[in-house]
Amino acid sequence: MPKPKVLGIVLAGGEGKRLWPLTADRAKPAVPFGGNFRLVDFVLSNMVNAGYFRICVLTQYKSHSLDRHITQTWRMSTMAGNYVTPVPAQQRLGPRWYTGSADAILQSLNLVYDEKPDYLVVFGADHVYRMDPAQMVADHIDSGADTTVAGIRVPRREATAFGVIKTAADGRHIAEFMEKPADPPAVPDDPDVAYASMGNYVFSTGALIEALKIDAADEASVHDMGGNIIPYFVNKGTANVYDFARNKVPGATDRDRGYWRDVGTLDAFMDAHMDLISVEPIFNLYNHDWPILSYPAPFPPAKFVEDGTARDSMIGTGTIISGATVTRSVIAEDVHVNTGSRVEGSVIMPGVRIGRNAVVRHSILDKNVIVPDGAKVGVDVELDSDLYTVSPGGITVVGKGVTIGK
Ligand code: ADQ
Repeated sequence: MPKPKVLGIVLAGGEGKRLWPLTADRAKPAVPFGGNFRLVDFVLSNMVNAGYFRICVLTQYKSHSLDRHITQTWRMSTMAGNYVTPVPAQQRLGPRWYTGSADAILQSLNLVYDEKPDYLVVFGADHVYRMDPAQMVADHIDSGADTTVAGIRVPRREATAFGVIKTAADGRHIAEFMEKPADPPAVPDDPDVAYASMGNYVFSTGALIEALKIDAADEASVHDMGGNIIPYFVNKGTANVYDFARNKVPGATDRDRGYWRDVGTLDAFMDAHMDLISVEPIFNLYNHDWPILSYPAPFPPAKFVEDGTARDSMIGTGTIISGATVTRSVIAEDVHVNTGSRVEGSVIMPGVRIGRNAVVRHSILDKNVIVPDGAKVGVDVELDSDLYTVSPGGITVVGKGVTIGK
């Protein structure tokens, strides 16, 4: 059978309010994650590892750093017509921004008309996971559905933040779809588990174009993929689910197979970082058979001097730990931690400077934060800054470029 023609569309226009202040100056998919990645690198790596080399990333909210990251890091060889391109909102259908994720695709249909794909792989940009989308496309083609939604079992109490799926007796056909229900229904075999949509969809191209046009004419619609388009196909009886548990990614360990995290809140963002650093990581960034790709920072290797140590941690290139102690932390590239300082259970982003005898505990420090000598962060000390918050789980978060104490 000839290889199906697939266009990847990444929805990357969301604001990510719950990650503030990390999203004060950038779109959520551009938020740095895991030392030297940005969130969007996970979905793009999944598509590229699957052999999908034509990808449009639809952006809108504060898109500059996302746009720069994609154009610099995801430059494809154009030899075979390959591209990963950021597509800003262009007001092609009149003087308005995108009203929702379905409107983002409707306003970008020119890309689909140019490419003429058989299938559209429409994925969100906000998750940390490995997945081979080609296996989902094969399942979609095999079933003959108009749309296939990736589904995953999650704790029922968390499912209020997701689209929730009820399947028909065959386990494949979606009988009911509820977007963010207040009281999510449980799966038949476990009262504490719900079957959630991962916000990743495969569409037969013609069927999606028709659905988007019908949705555009519906004045009651908010033009949202999960809220309107998927329910449309469910009502039509042509939506199937693809169980993420069936996805087999090369090189996955028993421990990290099936890992998927929505890092939509500061506490989830911190937890997902802690999943990276155990001896046998819950999410393994060292799987070279399905690499998470990004830009290699142009720095020398990390350096430890003057008895500086790091334990149960990941340390980025160009970082210098001088006479300081780092434990259970993810430290990005080009960070300096100086004599007598302690960093514990924290996520430190590129360019941060931590002076002498400082303490940083249970904190997330965004890029270029300056922690002066003797300062304490995350230790019962309030900061006077517009770019500062403490999460419900007690994580102190300091926004980009803040000098502590100023
Ligand atoms: P949410 O993540 O809450 O739920 P949404 O805010 O629409 O839905 O974000 C989905 C994706 O679309 C994100 O990657 C976001 O960046 C992007 N996006 C949002 N608005 C956009 C716009 N105007 N233009 C372009 N891109 C936009 C969704 C589904 C749920 C599912 C969860 C899984 O609606 O059914 O369970 O994802 O996390």
